Amino acid sequence: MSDFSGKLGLIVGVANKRSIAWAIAQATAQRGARLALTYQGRFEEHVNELSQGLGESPLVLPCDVGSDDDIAAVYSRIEQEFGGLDFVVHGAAFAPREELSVPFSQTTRDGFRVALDISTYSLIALTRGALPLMERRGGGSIVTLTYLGSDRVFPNYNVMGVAKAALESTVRYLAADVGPRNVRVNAISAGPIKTLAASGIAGFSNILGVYRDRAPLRRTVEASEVGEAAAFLLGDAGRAVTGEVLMVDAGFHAVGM
Ligand code: NAD
Ligand code: IMJ
Repeated sequence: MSDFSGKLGLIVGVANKRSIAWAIAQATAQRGARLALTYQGRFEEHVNELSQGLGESPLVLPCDVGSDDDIAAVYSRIEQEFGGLDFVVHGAAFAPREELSVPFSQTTRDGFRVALDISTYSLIALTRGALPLMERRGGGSIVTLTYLGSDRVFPNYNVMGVAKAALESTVRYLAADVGPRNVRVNAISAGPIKTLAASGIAGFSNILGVYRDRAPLRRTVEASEVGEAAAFLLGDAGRAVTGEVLMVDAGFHAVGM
């Protein structure tokens, strides 16, 4: 597995110890990466506490990915403190809760706008901001997180499915745009994991059960397994991979029934 010593990374989307972004932070920090972590306002205490547990203590900064000013401030601090950047992890997603329980045809204009802004557009904004810092390092690697609900209908995933479809397309358009600068852009499509983003979702335990019954590996996936797959895409081992959606779902996507 790739060595990350001397590598500089930005991780967006840690809320608590169950966050997939936290598993990626651990996987890359354990391999020697120096990290900046950003948190959404209400998670400041949690993320500060967690960050003490990483080997080298990371730069911890607030960032609402819906704010261009916040994103600019993050990159300006990273430029001051790190002087460059090798990788970015985008692990932020949000739709107003109501949108994840109503019939899909009830999706509101505002719910659609918010879901696509926070969950999809933010990858474009974060990639643009990272480019000058990555160019100084001779290239870089960006990974976002998606779900099979982009392609297939899952109960209640609703407008998030539409946002993830747009996110996966965004990965391909960004990969084509920034590839000539040796910057790679990929997504990991993770199987369902009981994180904060899954809490309070009606029928989530049932979905986990369906994966255990039907996935080729007859189990669900752990956040740490997504962390290791991300380390592959972020590190030198993945240097020829871009524009890809890597399925890390115990094979669930492959079966018809
Ligand atoms: P999580 O709740 O731990 O992470 C979601 C993160 O999004 C949180 O840290 C939250 O603060 C952040 N976020 C939301 N709105 C934001 C904003 N305006 N600005 C900045 N940050 C914001 O849950 P998770 O499951 O680790 O989710 C991480 C990613 O993984 C998401 O993109 C999610 O769609 C994806 N994913 C999750 C699963 C799953 O089953 N848990 C499966 C596949 C993909
Ligand atoms: C979320 C809702 C419905 C079905 C779901 C999920 N399935 C899975 C998830 C089957 C796996 C988790 N997931 C992949 C997500 O991307 C979740 C995103 C999300 C979750 C919330 C909950 C709290 C809230 N808004 C949210 N916005 C996005 O208020």
